[in-house]
Amino acid sequence: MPRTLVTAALPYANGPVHIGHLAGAYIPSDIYVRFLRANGEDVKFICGSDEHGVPITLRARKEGITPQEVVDKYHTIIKESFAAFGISFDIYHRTSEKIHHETAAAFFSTLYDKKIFTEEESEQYYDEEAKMFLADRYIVGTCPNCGNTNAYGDQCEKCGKSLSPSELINPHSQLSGKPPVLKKTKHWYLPLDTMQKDWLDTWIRSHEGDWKNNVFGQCKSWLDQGLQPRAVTRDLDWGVPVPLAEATGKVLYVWFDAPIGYISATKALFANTNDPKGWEKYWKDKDTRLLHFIGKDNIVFHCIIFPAMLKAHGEFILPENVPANEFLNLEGDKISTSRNWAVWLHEYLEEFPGKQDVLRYTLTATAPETKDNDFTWKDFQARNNSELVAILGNFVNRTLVLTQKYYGGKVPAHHDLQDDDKACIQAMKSIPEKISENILNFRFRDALFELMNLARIGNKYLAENEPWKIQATNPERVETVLYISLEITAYLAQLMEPFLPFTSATLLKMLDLEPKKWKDFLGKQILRPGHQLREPSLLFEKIEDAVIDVQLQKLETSKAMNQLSNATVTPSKPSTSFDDFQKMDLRVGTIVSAERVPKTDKLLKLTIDTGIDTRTVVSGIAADYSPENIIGQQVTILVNLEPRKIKGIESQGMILMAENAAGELAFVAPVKNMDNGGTIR
Ligand code: B3M
Ligand code: ZN
Repeated sequence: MPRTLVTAALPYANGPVHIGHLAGAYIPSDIYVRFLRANGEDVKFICGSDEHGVPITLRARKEGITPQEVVDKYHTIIKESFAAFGISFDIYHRTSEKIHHETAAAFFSTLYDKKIFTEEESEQYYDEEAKMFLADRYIVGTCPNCGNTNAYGDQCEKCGKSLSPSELINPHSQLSGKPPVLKKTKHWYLPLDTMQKDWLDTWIRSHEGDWKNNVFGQCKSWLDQGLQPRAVTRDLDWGVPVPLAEATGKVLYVWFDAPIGYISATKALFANTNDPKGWEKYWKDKDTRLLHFIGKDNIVFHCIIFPAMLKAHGEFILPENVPANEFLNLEGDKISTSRNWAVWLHEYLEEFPGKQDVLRYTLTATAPETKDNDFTWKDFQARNNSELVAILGNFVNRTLVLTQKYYGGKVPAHHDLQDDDKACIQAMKSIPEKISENILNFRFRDALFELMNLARIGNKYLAENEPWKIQATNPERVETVLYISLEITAYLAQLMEPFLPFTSATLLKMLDLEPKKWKDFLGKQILRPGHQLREPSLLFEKIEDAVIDVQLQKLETSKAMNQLSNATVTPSKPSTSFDDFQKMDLRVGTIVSAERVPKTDKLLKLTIDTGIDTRTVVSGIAADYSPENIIGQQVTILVNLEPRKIKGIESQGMILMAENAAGELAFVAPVKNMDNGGTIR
């Protein structure tokens, strides 16, 4: 029997999960796994919280609690959200567990003993006051691209540019506020460059056409650029300690330990059974298919780095496929935790109790399978009202209500079948095959569409035969029509389980049926004449505009709060004349040298190439910029300002600075490099 191990990305336990998570990795993987189970396959579904990494330590600092408290809090919230949405993991583990620390450390040791790693000393930023090396996220400064004074050492969240700490202007530590210094440190590297040449390139490229285009495309672009060695250790105190005597104070890089979390979770699943080694066949037997469900930001780690680790280790299989989704946006805007632009699962559960399947349905129908997609509340409402209620719910309800009314809920027997009955049965029987084919190829939207087609077939059949009109004149015909409609209903109840598990359970109960393996009912009759059904109730209810408006209002509030926190402008000055404005000679210049003005905190003495000449300007920017970081910076300079003496230095002009409410300064410069001397008007 085919054996499959399905993993879903381990979410960081530094915040609750939202619809983007659900749509990206967890719903598709859950549908896939439920489908395999329904087909009697041997499958295990693995997930857990990713509890290491800098985002967690930063969150702890922000909330004034320990990293362990952060992960305890969010692990619980996340785990409960997943369970409430019916995400049917066999285990939801956590990387702070002992078994994970042991597994990850042993994995590192194996690679170390096999001399896989290269060792390198490099200079890293260090906070002398906090006595700590600084992860990129701990360093903030001004973005060289957009001037955002709160850019991180790895990325500017304002303009989205990827950065390295050395690119930041005026970098300072988030811990002490002091500029970081460079200090030597040793780390262990996975030599992806040699691995690419040896086998990785060939292995990945062999998956062209078989991995999704969005996934293969990203991998190819990494390969085409040429892979670089990757450090797998970090100078941090939160994480799995590096198991080497010479590595005190160092931990495994979170992206080294987290995917090993899949292995330790599988171990944990079997740990307290009578088959504690049962996990091994899922990771070591080459007949096992390993599948990683993730979002697109995790592609490189699952398609390149983790396989490289697994192969280097030597005992493990490699993933067969990595069906990554693109991103889900919300109302046309990127989902963002910091801007509270999200639909949080724990909030949805409170506001839409019992409606998990409506969200599962909408997120599957609009899944970002091939490109980024948008979730809107209006679409959510429309999917519910015009698809779940009007198509699926309506068909099932009409069928069950008529059966109650005419036969007291007993399944009737059918009589001779007409051509249209046969055509309807034929159409019904073609659906499971289409659903399977789509699911196995990770096309969950299409699979769901086929499921709904079965309800559409049923509705059309009822509308064409109108049993409610002919019951008085032709009760025999009605028995046949309702028999077939009930059979479609039973098919729907069984087939919908991977997508809509809660609705499936409700409907099976109304039909007084057990969930069945697909092979046990496909091509067969599910309902026997005379079988007694239970009282029906509505599967879905209409969602009114008012309910949707509340959600839209919530988002409006988020938007307003963000604008408020960004808006810190001072009132405008009285108006001035155009002529007065024209008197100012503003030019593009470039700072060619800079030094501190002795015995001052704020002042820098700048030499500026104005295109017209080279001149000295004294500027009060030393709190925001250190001299060595601003050489080459373009500025706007007022060249016809009367010279004045500042601390004994003649300042020949003034450079323009933008200032925010916090008093932080940023250069005002043309957005592209301009020749010095260019005018500003
Ligand atoms: N925690 C990143 C993320 O949540 C990371 C995934 C780990 S999967 C091994 O997007
Ligand atoms: Zn920026």
